[in-house]
Amino acid sequence: MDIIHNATLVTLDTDDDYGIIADAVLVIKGQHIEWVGTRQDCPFLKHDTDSAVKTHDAQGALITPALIDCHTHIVHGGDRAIEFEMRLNGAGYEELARAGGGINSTVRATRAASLEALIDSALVRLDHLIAEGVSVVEVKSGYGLDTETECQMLRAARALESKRDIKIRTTFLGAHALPDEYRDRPDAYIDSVVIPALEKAHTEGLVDAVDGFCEGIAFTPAQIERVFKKAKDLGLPVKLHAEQLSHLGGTKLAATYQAMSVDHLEYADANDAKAMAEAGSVAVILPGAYYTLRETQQPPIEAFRKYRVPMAVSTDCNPGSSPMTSLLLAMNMSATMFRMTPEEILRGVTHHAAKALGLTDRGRLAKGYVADLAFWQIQHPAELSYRIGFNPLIRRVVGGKL
Ligand code: DI6
Ligand code: FE
Repeated sequence: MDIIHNATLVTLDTDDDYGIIADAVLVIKGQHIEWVGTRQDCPFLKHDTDSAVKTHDAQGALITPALIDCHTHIVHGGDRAIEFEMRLNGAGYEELARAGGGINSTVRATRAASLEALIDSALVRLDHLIAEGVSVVEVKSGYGLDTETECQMLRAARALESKRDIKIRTTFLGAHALPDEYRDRPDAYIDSVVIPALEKAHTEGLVDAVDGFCEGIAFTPAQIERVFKKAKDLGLPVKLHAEQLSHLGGTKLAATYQAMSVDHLEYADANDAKAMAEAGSVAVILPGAYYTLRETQQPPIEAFRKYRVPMAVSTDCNPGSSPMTSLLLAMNMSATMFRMTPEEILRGVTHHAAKALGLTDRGRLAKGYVADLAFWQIQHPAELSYRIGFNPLIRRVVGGKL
């Protein structure tokens, strides 16, 4: 048993406040939190002469649940810095995509990379997230767009767990873009690649969830629905990139399939929010893509509040629309650009991010939850969203390992 004392805890253990406990003690047994409360109420501290009990002085740190990045494309080959420059010289994101650049240029680089190269380049990005107290990262496929490379990306994602103290959740995103070899034949691509690749990846145990990109430059709701039907047959939960650049109705479709999350959502409306609330879907807010694409249409935060749709915040780390490896920066952007409150945002990178991944035992400091903790050198949790480009992490604890 481990006893952490001399800390301020931000437990997030109810839905409507930070749950701050000053002069607090947190007790860990194995991988889980055993007890949380004030020093005064702690029944364990008196046993601290027992050699099976170790006490740790947090030296006044503020402790939150470790952060969770619930939407990333962290495994991929190459980068798109040149396209970034082209966009600044006037080219549009969708225009580049239609001209064979965009996602397809990353597909070429990803197909050309070895498994080791995919792992090594992802580790560089992952280490930035880890340095900010992240303990769980979702990783999507979607830059292979053929069966072998989609599986390879997911193998690389799984391998990250053996290289670092991190929990990885994998998401199959075969319906991310149309590869060059299927130009103008999206239905054939869904039938001949996406569905067989999903079956193979699932058979190999590589898939925790299924995602798609429902957009003018990607797939229609009808095409996405065929992928969702397959996911349902395989017993896999779904999520969707929807209403990012236009309103195509992907959110409603995702809600029909009880999606764990619907992500981006800039062009979603109040009816979409209502459908998500009824389906229990999390709204994943991705300020890095909004910022990078100089979007001006804001996600309907007020409607999400009104219908009590849980909101998560994530980096969307990807080489095109969000080359971002800082969840703390995504937190700051969500506050300043979308007027989310620091409390909503902290819940959005902990408890609601866990929910977006179907994890019910993370993102809160409460008995029975996995002891994934972040220690910060700050006085108040609002500081995590307030500062720009500043990382106050002192220590990260994953699975109770101190
Ligand atoms: N939406 C995004 O923002 C990323 N994927 C997606 O479906 C962009 C991916 C890229 O541009 O490489
Ligand atoms: Fe994405």
